[in-house]
Amino acid sequence: MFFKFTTAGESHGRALVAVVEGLPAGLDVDVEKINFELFRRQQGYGRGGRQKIERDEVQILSGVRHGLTLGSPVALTIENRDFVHWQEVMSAEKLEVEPKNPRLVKRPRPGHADLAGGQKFGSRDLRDILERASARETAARVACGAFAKQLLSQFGVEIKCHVIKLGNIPTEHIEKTWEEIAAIDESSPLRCADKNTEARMIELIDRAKIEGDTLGGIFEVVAKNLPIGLGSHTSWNEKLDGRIAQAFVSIQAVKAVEIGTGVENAQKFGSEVHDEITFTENAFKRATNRAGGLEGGITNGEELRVRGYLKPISTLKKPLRSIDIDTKQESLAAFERSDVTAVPAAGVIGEAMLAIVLANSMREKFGGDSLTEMKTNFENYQKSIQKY
Ligand code: EPS
Repeated sequence: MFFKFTTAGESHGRALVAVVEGLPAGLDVDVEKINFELFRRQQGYGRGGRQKIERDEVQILSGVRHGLTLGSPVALTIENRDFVHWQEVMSAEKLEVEPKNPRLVKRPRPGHADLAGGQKFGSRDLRDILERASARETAARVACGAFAKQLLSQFGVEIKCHVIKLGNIPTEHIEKTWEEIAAIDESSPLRCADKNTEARMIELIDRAKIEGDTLGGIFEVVAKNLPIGLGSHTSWNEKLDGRIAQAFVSIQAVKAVEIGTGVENAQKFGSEVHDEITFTENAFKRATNRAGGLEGGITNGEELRVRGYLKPISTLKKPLRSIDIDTKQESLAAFERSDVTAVPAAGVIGEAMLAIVLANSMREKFGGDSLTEMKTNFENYQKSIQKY
């Protein structure tokens, strides 16, 4: 890996922590932009009470000096404000006395990591599993992704997302151009480019909330101005689509990934699917972009389009049947507090994960210890592409 990150931290623990490796020296770091990404991830109609407690802000502990990266690992932390309510339950130190309310979790939620994780790790309190399985961890990913985005922006690469489906609304996927996606207001409740559809999605969320239910959906992430030639057809693990798929499906609740209009394409004739090649303005282009900017696992210069499909959140206010892990008696699954849906937030996380995968490919291809060296390599390569 040429750009990598590791996160640590439990949902109600003291803080989230991350280490980012692979940034070149001399990159301007804008902390406000990182915090803005964290803010974006916290938005979205259908979020629960927790987001009223948290106000995510990054603290950079190492790897940056006077606003510039040093080329060394960047360590960062994001405080969990909710920790004040969980100090005993989540204490790292041994407790002298059992807390009055130990908040043990014994009734695993169907669809959650609770039971499989509990069995695997031998935990008798499923909180040991759920605290780390929680999507709270994605705040740290978004902070790491914000570094990746700042690196990519030095090469003109931009990334945006939008929600194309919430539950079963609308029946057809929403297809929007880069400009339409870029025009979505940051204060938009669901980051949906179609306002009428968004209003129907909101009604559906309200209905799910009343019924104690949850919803999934689909988001799309688009990256623009990518150089041709990231990723490679030569080996399975170098194919960029494969790397993107892994990164996307690793996002909590994402169960499927689609590149371009891949799912629809599978049901059509080849003649209806493949993007014809043109040569205009002295460059090879594609007449359409159903492939989503990737052919043979290599970027082809068109917009990179990736969709993430989320299952409905598995913490239901009106819980499903489960079994108590101690008594083995049937009981309803545990519920404390949850979101009804988090599809808009998942889009922001998708942007971060795509930025990380792309930053890795850029570092792999253009190398360099400093940003200046990386840019020189990039410019030379771009010249060779122009001559092709
Ligand atoms: C989550 C459950 C909820 C979400 C949480 C993810 O937290 P809590 O149990 O504290 O109400 O709000 O997401 C976040 C905290 C976040 O910042 O995204 C879960 O179980 O995955």
